Amino acid sequence: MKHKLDQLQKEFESVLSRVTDRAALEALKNAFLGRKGKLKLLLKEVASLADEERKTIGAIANEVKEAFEVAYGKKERELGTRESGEQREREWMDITEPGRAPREGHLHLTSQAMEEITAIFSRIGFESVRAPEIDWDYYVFESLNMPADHPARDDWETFFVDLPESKKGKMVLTPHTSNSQVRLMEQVKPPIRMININRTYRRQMDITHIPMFHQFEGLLIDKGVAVTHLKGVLDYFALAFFGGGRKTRLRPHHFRFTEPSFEVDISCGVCGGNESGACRLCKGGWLELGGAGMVHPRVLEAGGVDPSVYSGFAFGWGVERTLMMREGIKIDDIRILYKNDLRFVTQF
Ligand code: FA5
Repeated sequence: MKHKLDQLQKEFESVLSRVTDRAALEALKNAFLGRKGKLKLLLKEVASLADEERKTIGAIANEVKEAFEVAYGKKERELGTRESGEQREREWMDITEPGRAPREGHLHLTSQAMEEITAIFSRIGFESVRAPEIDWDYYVFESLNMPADHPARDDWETFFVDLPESKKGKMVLTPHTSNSQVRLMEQVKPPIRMININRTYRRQMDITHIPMFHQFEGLLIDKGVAVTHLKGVLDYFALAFFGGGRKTRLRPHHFRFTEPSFEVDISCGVCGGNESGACRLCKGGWLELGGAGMVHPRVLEAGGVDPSVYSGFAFGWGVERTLMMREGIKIDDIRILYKNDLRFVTQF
C-alpha cells in the first residue's frame, strides 16, 4: 500500500509539473482529489486494512493528501499570478506618458485674412460693424445714388431673393458691402470710422471671380475729410498687409456713390508687376484691389448727414483678391479657395 501511495505521489507530481493552465489544473484535481479520484479510491483501500497497518498507512495517506493539496494550492497561485501578469501586460498603460494631441483644424485662409484686416483697421480706430448679408434694394442700390433701372446696377449682377417687396424694394443677396454705409449713418452720428466685412454675391465665375466672396468696406465721416486722408489710410493698409516692396496706385474711376471715385491697384505678387501681359493672373502687372472714393453728398443726405458740414471717404475691397495679391501666396485661380481640397487648405 505504501508503494502504491508513493507511485500515486510520483504520478501526481509528474502530471502537476505539466499543468500550464486552469483547465489542466481542474482536470488534475478531479483525477486525484475528486470524489472518484485516485487518492479517494486508495484511501478506501486503507480503510479495509488491519488496525495496526491502517494507523501507519493512514497517517502516510493523510500526509500524501495534504502534500497534494499544498502542491495544488501552490500551482493555483502560480497560474493566478501569471494570468494577472499577462493581463497587466495586455492592459498596461503608462499614465505618465504625454498625451497625443488630437489633430486640430484651423481657420480657413479667408477667415484668417478677415481677422487680420479687422485688426489692422482697428489699430487706426476703425470699429467693426456688421450690416445684413441679405438686404433691401434701398440700402444696396437706391440710397447709394443708384435709382431703379440705372445701368450701374447691371455691374453687380445681383441675385434677387424671392420674397414680397417692401417700401425699401426687393430683397437681394448683397453684391457689395456698401449697404453698410447708409445703414450705419442712420444709426450713428458722425464722426464715423467703421469697417464692415461680410459675404457678398454676384452671378460671376472665372479665375478671378466667384459667386460668393467677401468684401471689406471702410467708411470714415468727419469734418474736413479729404482725398489725402483716404490715400493715407489705403497706403497704411497696403504696408501693414502686404509689407514693403509692393506698389499701389489710384486710377480714376466711376462709382455712383463716391465723387471723385478711384480704383485702387497693387502690383501683382505672382509676376512681380510684369506689364508684358504674360501673367495668367493679372495680365499686365497690376491687380485691382477694389474701389474707393469720397462719399457722394447724396449718400450723406440719404443717411441724414449734412454734406455742408461733413465729408467722408469709403472703400470696398474683395477679401479673396486682397489675399491672392499677397507675397508668397501665389494663388493663380481664386476658385481653389473654396474647393475644399485639404492639400491646399492645410498649407496655411
Ligand atoms: C464695389 O463693390 C464697390 N462697392 C466698392 C466701393 C466701396 C467703391 C466704397 C467706392 C466706395 P467693385 O464692383 O469694383 O466695387 O468690387 C470691389 C472688389 O470686390 C473688386 O475689386 C474685387 O476685389 C472684389 N470682387 C468683385 N466681384 C468679385 C467676384 N465675383 N469674386 C471675387 N471678388 C470680387
